Amino acid sequence: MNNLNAADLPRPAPRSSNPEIMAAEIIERLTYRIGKDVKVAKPHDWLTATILVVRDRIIDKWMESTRKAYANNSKRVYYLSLEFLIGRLMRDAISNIGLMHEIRDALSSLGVDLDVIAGLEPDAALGNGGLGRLAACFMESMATVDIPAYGYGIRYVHGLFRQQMADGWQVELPETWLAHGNPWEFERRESSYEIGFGGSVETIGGYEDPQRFVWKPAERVIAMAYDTPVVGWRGTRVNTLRLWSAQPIDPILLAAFNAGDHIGALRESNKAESLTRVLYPADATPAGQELRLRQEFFFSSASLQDILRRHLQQYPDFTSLPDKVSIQLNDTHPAISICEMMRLLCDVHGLEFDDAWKITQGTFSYTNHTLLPEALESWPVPLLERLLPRHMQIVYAINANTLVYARKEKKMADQQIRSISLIDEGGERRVRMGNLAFIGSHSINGVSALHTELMKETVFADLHGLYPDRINNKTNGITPRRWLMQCNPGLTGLVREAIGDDFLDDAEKLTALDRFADDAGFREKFAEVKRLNKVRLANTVAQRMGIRVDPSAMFDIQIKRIHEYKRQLLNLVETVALYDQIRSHPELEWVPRVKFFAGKAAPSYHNAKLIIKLANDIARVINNDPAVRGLLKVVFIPNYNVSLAEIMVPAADLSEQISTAGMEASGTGNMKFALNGALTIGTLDGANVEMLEHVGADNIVIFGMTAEEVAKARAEGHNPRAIIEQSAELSQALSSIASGVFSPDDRSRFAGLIDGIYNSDWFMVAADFDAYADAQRKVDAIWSDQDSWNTKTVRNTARMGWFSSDRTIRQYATEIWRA
Ligand code: OAK
Repeated sequence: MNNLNAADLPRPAPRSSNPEIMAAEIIERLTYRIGKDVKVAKPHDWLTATILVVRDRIIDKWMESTRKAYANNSKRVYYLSLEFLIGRLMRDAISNIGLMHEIRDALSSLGVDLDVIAGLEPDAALGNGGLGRLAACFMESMATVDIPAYGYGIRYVHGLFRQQMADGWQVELPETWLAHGNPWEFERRESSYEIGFGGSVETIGGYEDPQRFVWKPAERVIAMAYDTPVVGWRGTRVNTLRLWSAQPIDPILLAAFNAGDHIGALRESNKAESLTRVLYPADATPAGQELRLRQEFFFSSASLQDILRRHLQQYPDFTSLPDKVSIQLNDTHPAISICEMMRLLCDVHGLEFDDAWKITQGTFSYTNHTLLPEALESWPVPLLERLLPRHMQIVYAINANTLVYARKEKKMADQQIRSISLIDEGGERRVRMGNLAFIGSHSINGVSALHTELMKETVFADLHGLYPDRINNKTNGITPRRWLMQCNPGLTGLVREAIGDDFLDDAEKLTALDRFADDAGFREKFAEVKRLNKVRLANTVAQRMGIRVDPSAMFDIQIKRIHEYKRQLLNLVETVALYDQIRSHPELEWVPRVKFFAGKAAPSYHNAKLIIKLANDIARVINNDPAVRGLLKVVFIPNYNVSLAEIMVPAADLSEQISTAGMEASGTGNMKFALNGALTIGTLDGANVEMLEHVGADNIVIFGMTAEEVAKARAEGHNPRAIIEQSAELSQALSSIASGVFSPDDRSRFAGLIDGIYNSDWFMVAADFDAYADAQRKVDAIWSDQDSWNTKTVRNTARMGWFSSDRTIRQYATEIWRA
């Protein structure tokens, strides 16, 4: 087969973009691929047939992209991530290859509505939140800016759980995105690798021969690849998202089966497959389970074997690896890759330790996504020793070299040595994956300017002292294709009318819109687009929840994972205070508001689940109180996911970005809202700080303590009780929640939550309350002058182009990957 000359072979006809021809192809797929007659085809069959036709239009470009990278000896970038929160793909793909109208016409000639079948596509939630969604935006941007890149991750059979509400409590149900098959993916049986666990390490040689180590794993599973094409804007480049699935080496133990042990015969097979069955539902919360470590090693090892194999196909050895390969670690979840690379280079390919180390460090770079101590991964030494004995030896070897260097060359003292060590010796001995990722990489980046500075001052202070050139910043971004063009066609159309199409290829060209902020006619059209998006959200809420909301009210939205540091609780306490004010002062002119919340809580995170219940309890009371006269409504929309965000983001008037300063590494929802013309109320945290710089102080409402003030208050101890006593509004709101006004069926339900504010107030809810409430009244005042409001929101859209993930990726490419 391989000696065939491609030029001599018959070539398939180029795929047409003519709607009539595409309609015929859709019928063809329906008939011959799905085996359904048009008359009996279900909406899902139409969806699959359409995706197959779209997919064909991507494949030529896909192969061309792969060939080009090979022919040009281009550097390849590998993005290793335990999470890819991709959402639906069809609309993204159709829009990026520029066939939206044509496919719509093709389908409508068959009596099928594109929007209806697009709504049936499962929302691929192979991630929890920010880190996973960032990986998805990056994949699209890497294709867009023409970087040969592969995403590597896990093909979870069940993605993030479905969230249902039972009497206001979160209930988790399994998610089944693969139930109807997945027409986007290609199974690659030939790309399979063996992954080992456990066992022992044999030492060979020693005395005179150089010492070699051979790991003899006790267990083995197969990692099999599934590839999904990722198409960039205008279809110029198509990259690959390669997800690994675990398979047993022997699908069934026939001897056991024949002996009558039918369950035992499948035990191994079940065990292997369970490795990639479910996504860990933890987001910046601890998830330290053996299965998690197995997942991390499984996908790291498969990815590295694949990367090294591809390199050797093209180059004679590994000396060129750092020039030809960049591996970006998305947080520490794939950090064990560093040891696996060392093992493969030394034990399998025979390199010397020091040479392998230079190659490894030159190849890896690491992105940190959180400073929360409870989210910094570490593994008990005995667990690592048992599961990955050879990797544990490598950890010790790396550690010895590093500590000798720190002590001898850098004269570091005991305290610093303890903090840079790969082994945490305080209590149960644990391997610190953050330190491993840092020491094994040539670049360590934070995800916003503030976060990067805090990394240098806190978690990595001593490692930064040891290697002062490594830490750098790459402020996050979002893809404007999904988060403007697709989710907000109304606004995209309006902007095109005003400033032309340049911004479609370069989001920073949106600045041309700035002068339209002063144009009353344009502002009116801008507001009308927003109104229509609000009507769409109102309809969604009516349909899903049977709740009616008025689109002329201010839509105030907080959507993200539920976490104490993100302070949904601050928003809820202020909501209760506002409710009290509206009832006490019916004579005042209150701005009508709908407060929307959505988000999932980690199933084991007690307080986060209580906060969801509180939101629902408050909603029930306020929405049914006639004294409120509809001026305030509270809506918690269940099952937040990428698709719901695509409806909510364009419909927001006010975006809540109110985390305790110093705790949100960046945030990316903040960027999505502002780009779509919402005003932000936010703290000086994460990327909010840079958003303030870009949109200008007149166009964002900033309040509350700075990160420095928070650190000081924590170090010196602040007195929340005194703060609460001084604020009548706050103490009333807190005592009504604590005493059971919103939970008459269980009056002490929220007592513990509120006690936390009185006794410690770690997240500065009390400390920031007055500033937040004042900021909200300032928001009301701006809203009351709609001209002023609309001027600000237009300026937000005009000035947010810099937050495109294309910009972020270009910075990674020039400053870290040199690709
Ligand atoms: C999840 C698990 C472990 C560590 C971090 C995360 C995570 O999702 N972090 C989030 O990453 C986003 C992308 O960089 C940031 O925008 C969020 O602020 C951060 O919380």
